[in-house]
Amino acid sequence: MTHFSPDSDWLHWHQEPSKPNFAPPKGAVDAHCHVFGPGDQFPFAPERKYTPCDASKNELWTLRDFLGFSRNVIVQATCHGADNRALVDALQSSKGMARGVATVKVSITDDELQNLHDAGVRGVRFNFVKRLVDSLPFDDLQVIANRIQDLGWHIVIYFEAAELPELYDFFTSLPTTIVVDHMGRPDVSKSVDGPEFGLFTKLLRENTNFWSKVSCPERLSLVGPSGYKDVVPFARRIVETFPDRVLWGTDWPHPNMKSHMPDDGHLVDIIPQIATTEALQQKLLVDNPMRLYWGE
Ligand code: 0GY
Repeated sequence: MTHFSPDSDWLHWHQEPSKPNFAPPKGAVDAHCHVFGPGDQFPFAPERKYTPCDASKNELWTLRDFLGFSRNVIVQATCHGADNRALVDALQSSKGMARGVATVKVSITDDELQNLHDAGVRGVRFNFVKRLVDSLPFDDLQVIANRIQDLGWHIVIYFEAAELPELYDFFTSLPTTIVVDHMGRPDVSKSVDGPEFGLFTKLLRENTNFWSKVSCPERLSLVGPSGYKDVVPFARRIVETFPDRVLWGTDWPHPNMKSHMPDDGHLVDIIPQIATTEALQQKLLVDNPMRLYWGE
């Protein structure tokens, strides 16, 4: 058994989040969160770019209930590489209340893909954020995209806004539903009406197979946790323009946050600012994730 110590500058997830004032609609889904380890049971990958503290499935279920959510979509974090055992273990003990997004290599067999499907995996994630990967996964993504189509899975992509111009043609050539993490990480010091975010809204407008997570104000904000006010207009624009193709998630346990650790209750309280009507909240938190991950 290997014991892992978190990186010396690793920030532990918030252990006493506040109770949100906003009550999510019945059946709400936290559609972007992770489990880390526990490392003693599910070792972190040798090729990882960071070593986190543990964040177990049971701690995730406790947070889900506390925040007033019903379900989770657990996204494989890069610290576990393509070893999906911690993810699968969480899905299998979720009583059907969690779905997953895995990381796979091209060497994966059809039987292994089917086993992931049976456990509740409905997508694969490819990371184009350069600090998190050794090389950009163009070739692997192309091959896997063709193989997962029959399973009805989608692809989750993570990239930074400055990289979108050079990635645009590749992404739009892909055959499946594509979900973009954290609105493609816009630089929120720029205008919501400017060319950089304009390219992201064009991506969604002209390609109806693209969805966006409107998550992670804590990662994108320059003004910080007093309300993440600089991120709100970006998220609100996406929710109001593409109400049927948006998802929301806590991003618990918030890997690689260096400036501060967000209070998950405060993150929930931002939802009514970005989805300003009950109809939009119902789509964002229930109807959209249930359609994509539970086929309902
Ligand atoms: C996120 C953000 C990050 C990391 C990961 O899988 C990961 O390691 O997702 C990040 O460092 O920006 O989406 O949770």
